[in-house]
Amino acid sequence: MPRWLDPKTGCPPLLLFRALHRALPNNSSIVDEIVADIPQMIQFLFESKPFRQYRGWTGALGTGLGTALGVKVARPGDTVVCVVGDGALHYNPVPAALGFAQQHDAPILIVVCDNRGYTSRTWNIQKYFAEGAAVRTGQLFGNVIVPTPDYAKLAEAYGGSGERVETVAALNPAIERALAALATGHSALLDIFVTP
Ligand SMILES: Cc1ncc(C[n+]2csc(CCOP(=O)(O)OP(=O)(O)O)c2C)c(N)n1
Repeated sequence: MPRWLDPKTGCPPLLLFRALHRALPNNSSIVDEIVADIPQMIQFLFESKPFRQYRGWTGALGTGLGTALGVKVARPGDTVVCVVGDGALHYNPVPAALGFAQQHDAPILIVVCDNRGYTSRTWNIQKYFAEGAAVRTGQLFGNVIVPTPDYAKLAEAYGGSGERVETVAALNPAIERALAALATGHSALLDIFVTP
């Protein structure tokens, strides 16, 4: 099995959110468009620092990046972070958003919670159709994003920096590099493999 397909590859979400909590400055605004990892985000990303929190989606996926850019334009002094699922990312106008950030000097940090699929959908199928063919055969069509795209390249195409993180050890240095990119006016995308 390729590494990226192995659900055990990646960081436990709580460690991602704890690392972000520690690294981000107090004047951070967090826009999220995630699903399965919400409980860990609430508990660990917002542990004690006075971050602003915006929900980036309203039921229909695809609005997280636009919301984050709106926050950045309104609060240019804030470090604006968009925490987005790899599934949700596919619903966003990624080129337009990154192009806007570049053109209008509105750099944001995009943190992709990359569990290589639509995990919350899988949970629903397992819960509501436990006896069904999908669960029986393990063929969860449409719920797995394979092969995993190299999302980091998206940021690079628009003058930003991008990095994939597959291990807990790589987490902190990658976040520091992303924040350094932001400080020089460039957007950054961290494609973080998280365990489901
Ligand atoms: C426009 C739209 N289409 C489909 C859905 C159904 N939907 C809800 S969550 C989800 C999967 C999101 O995947 P991801 O962002 O990776 O989060 P995960 O489930 O892995 O936590 C989908 C497809 C939706 N909410 N909005």
